[in-house]
Amino acid sequence: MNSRRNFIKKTTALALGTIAASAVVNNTLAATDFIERETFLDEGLKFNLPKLPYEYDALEPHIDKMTMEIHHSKHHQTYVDNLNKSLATLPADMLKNIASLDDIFALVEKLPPAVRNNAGGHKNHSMFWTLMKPHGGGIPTDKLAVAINASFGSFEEFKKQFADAAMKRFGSGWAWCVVNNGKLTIGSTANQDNPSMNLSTLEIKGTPVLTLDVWEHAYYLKNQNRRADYINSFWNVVNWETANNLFISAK
Ligand code: MN3
Repeated sequence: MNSRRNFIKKTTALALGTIAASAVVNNTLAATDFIERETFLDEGLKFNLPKLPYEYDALEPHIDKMTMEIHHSKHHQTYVDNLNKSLATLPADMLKNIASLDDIFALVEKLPPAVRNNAGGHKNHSMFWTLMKPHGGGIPTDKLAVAINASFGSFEEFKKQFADAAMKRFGSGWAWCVVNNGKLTIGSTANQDNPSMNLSTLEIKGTPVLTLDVWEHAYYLKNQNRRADYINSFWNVVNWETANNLFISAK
């Protein structure tokens, strides 16, 4: 177990170094940038809050500074803290099978709801930050653009269906575009569920390519109850390079 953990720790550190270097060179985010930031301490597995890949005010005027700051430094931090707390309560024979968020997602039906909710919260937000960027938006490019046209007929139709999924999610949840064998589909999940969780109850399954947080905490300070305005703002900050990288790496 110790050697396995040490191996993973070293691998994670190596990946972090590579990502930091490439991010500086490219000034763009690869699909693998929304890393889990897991570390292994003597007392067990710990996750850490990833640094936001831009300043809190960088998405202004579309997404405001205060929303970004509270969303990242308070909401996301709380999911990370509560994930670590909930993992610490697991019995050793369960914990020995967990070395990553992917392991948690695979075993999620056997784990307590607190692990499911907070692991989802950590993964979903980590991904969401890298799917936005200052001066983002525009239109998808490269292989993702081809797949969007093949799956939906046009980018306009894709946007319409994604916005519809985001609007119709009752209460708190996430809108998603996922890929399965090259085919894109759109839907939503409740709470912090992720379409790559091994859960029989999910309404959409697959590898995420694009997501939008539609919890009220994501937009209430600026948009109050107007979720449609927030969805419109999102199109101005989408990081299509990250979405394309997620699509390519999922195949
Ligand atoms: Mn959120």
